[in-house]
Amino acid sequence: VCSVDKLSMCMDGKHQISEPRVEGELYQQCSPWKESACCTANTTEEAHQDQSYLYNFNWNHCGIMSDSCKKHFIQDTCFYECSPHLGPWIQPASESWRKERILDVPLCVEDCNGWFDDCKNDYTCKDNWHKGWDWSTGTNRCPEGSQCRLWTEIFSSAQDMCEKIWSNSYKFTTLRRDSGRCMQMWFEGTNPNKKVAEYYLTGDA
Ligand code: FOL
Repeated sequence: VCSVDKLSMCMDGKHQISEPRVEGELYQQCSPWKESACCTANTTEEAHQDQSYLYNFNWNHCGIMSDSCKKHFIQDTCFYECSPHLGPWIQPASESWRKERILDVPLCVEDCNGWFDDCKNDYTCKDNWHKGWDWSTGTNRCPEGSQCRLWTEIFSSAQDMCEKIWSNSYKFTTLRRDSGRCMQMWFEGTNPNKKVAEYYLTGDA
């Protein structure tokens, strides 16, 4: 039987396992998910590599990405690969590399603003990082006709970045981390996102 437990489930993506499970040894920034995770230890180690096999994605496509910016992309990868509480936002996907995606996950304002702030001095050539790269070398390079520009010339605001970069995986909110109504990329201890998913599933968590 398929899982109908929307509160704790895994999306049918490229690397997620079929059901959440306890994972004693998740790597560094992904370790908060160890009590219940959709990722394997291997996936979390790869999530910390510059040129990981996960998607062959190159963060350094417009010069070396700063460490302060990169830590948010690592955290986003942990969230995307490991989160067991994305059920309310899982949708069928039309890409070749995954059957399901997340759409409009309400991201806490601090997590989005902090990400944008820490990437402000970095460079990129595209606002949507899912589509339209030149993959002829095996990794993504800026496509013909695009130009590396300062982050803030590509993304007009934190909202613009959080929503566009992964094709509306995230929805920008003004909800704070303590509201219990938005999802956190960053957390310590018990996963606060379970209650948030419960709220969006039942409306009165
Ligand atoms: N993080 C979040 N929050 N949401 C996501 O959806 C997400 N997705 C990735 C990583 N972190 C995420 C995966 N990233 C390609 C590019 C990026 C990528 C996965 C795959 C890629 O192959 N793009 C091709 C198009 C492939 C197709 O659509 O079939 C391209 O044209 O560049």
